[in-house]
Amino acid sequence: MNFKEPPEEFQAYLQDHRNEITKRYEAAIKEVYTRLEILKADFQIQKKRECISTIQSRIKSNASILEKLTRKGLPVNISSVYNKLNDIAGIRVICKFIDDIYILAEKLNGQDDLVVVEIEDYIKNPKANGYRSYHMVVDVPIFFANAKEYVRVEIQLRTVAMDFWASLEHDIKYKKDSCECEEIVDELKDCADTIATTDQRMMELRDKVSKKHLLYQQNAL
Ligand code: 0O2
Repeated sequence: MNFKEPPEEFQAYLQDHRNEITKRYEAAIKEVYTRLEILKADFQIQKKRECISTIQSRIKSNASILEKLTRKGLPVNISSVYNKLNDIAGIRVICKFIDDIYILAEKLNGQDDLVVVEIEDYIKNPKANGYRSYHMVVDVPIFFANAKEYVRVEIQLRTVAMDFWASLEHDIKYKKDSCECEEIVDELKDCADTIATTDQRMMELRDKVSKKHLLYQQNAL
């Protein structure tokens, strides 16, 4: 099939393959989720605090898959879905502090059976609209009944504050009339920058508190 054929046919094609798609990407999400839970538990023991606030996941809907394949001019077939789209399986990791994101990313990067395909650091290089997050695309090995296959997952790591901005910006973006207005775009960018400064300050505050706590403990001895 190619993308010039009528969308109804494409929808039917993807619907026919939905169980297969879901099975494949659910397995990959479970695998990455478990790795993140293990890292979270280890971090808790070592640093005596939580690095991950929440983990969310989703498998892209058929409608979104179709929209993306069409937008990218890709043929609508299972090979395109598996090999050309990076975000059929998406995991969002909401961290407490900015440095937690980099620690987790480094730990994932160090897992030798996990193939890092792409990294987009929108924290060091925010998007023009102010969007910040750390994106990793990884191929994770999955042992299915008949074969071992690498399945692609997009991992988005961001702080609670970055997530707050991104989810509200996402909602506002869908109210298209307001979003086209330059003033709104500027205000959203301004909010993103304020949030980034606050994220930085919260991290400094955390370090200040733990230094004071350490000093207190030493003096108490
Ligand atoms: P959803 O519903 O979250 O899955 P492309 O995906 O082809 O557009 P690319 O380079 O793969 O391009 O994607 P990019 O821009 O690196 O990251 C895509 C995902 O990051 C988006 O997925 C969003 O989740 C998030 N994202 C990127 N930019 C923004 C932004 O400006 N605002 C918000 N709120 N989120 C953003 P989807 O598929 O758009 O949506």
